[in-house]
Amino acid sequence: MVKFRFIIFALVTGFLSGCQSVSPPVAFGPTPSARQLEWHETEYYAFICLSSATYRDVEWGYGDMDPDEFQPVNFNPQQWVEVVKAAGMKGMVITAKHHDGFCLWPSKLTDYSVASSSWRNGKGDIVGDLAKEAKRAGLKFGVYLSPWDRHDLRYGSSEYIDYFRGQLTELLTWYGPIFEVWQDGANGGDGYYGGLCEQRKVDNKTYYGWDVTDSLVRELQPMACIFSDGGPDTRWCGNESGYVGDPNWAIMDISGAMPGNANGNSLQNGNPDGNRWVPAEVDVSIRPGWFYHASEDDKVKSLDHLMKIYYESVGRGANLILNAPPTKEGLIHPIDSARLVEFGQALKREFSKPLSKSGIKKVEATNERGGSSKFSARHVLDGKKDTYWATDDSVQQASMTMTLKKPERLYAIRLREPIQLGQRIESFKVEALDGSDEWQTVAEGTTIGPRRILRLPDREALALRVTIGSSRACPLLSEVQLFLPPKE
Ligand code: FUL
Repeated sequence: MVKFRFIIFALVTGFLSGCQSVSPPVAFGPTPSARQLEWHETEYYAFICLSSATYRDVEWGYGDMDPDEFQPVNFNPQQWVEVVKAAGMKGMVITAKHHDGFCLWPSKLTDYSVASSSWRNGKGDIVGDLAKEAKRAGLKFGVYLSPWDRHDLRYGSSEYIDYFRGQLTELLTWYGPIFEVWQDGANGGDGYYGGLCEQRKVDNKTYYGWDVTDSLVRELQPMACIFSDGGPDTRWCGNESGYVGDPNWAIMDISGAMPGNANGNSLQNGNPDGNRWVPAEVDVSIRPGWFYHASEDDKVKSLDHLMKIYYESVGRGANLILNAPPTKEGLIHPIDSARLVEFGQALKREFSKPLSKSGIKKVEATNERGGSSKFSARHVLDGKKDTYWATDDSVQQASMTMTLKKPERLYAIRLREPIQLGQRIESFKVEALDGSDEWQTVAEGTTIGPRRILRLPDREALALRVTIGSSRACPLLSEVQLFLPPKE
């Protein structure tokens, strides 16, 4: 009888403890907003730089081009969109107005725009046509509006700020959903300024009144991310060469930061002690310059260079905005478009052989939060961003091991943290086990964040171990995806 009672007791308590819910980890540090989470998904998109600089063969238009010089006679937004799609990109951002002040849309607030060109009898609208075509093709659409304006006489006065906000209002209300608003930090000085041709300096800390402008963006396009050196939604990566730092924290201290001024934060690395989620965007051109110059036709970046850029931007958890500047005629040059199509194919091929869940025999971890299956390491295989492996709060170093069904050749690995709960991991390593008993380190890194993609040395492995060396709070991983070598 005693034995029987004990069995009942054991069954009931065992059952109850199995049902006991283990509390999920609480969010750590700053976390992304809904608009930022959506932006992270956009991952890789095009920059389209077109302005008077294209027609004057310079990098910064002075602001004195006669609007009639603007003749993109073969402008075909469909061609741009097709190239962008074939490159595997998910969106595009156009220089609606660059530093030269010339507007690619028929702004009602200035005559310095496409409406004053004889191109299409003043009825042309690059921004509008592109927005429509992007929407049709399922691409996100964003706008770059240069705060610095080398054409306008009002630049430097408070009237100019009203003008700038008025232009932003047109762009954010005329052309449908906008996913990103690009605020450039450049404030060069000299310009045409209504014919005065002089130097103008503004104090960019006080002149633009960014708080008011940012509230306007929020009001008109609540899902648009604002990009600048100071966020508030996404930050410049600190260089125009195509990489973000390692570590790359999607966090910075935005107090006092603004376009042109990161206020002491490292743009390349972010700032883990910061107060806001502000992930990095890597902006780089497929050519040396941002605008089309025939002299650079033989300097279009190689496929290998673009792949390196991809691994050092997207692969380090940043977004990548890759510039493809149209020619004077309004087309993406055949050398650039061929390279972009090739790059799109190379990216598809690169990740064409993910090791499926069925190729994995077992997954074990040194610690699983509360011993609960809800936080077991198996969740790194389920392809979901809201399920994850978690450890107990007291554990900041841990390993998870995947044993494969048969030895597989390694190629690449992608890891993700569930960033809705903040960014935590500071260092990790990946080891592989082949026939022998010795684990070999095949990759190492610092931060992971929304994604970390690393190439692995070409060798066979029967098991793979991911060790979190240090983490600012209990580590969480929502994905460990292994890729096998693509077909030759
Ligand atoms: C820079 C600008 O000065 C370049 O002309 C270009 O627009 C690039 C994207 O940002 O700061």
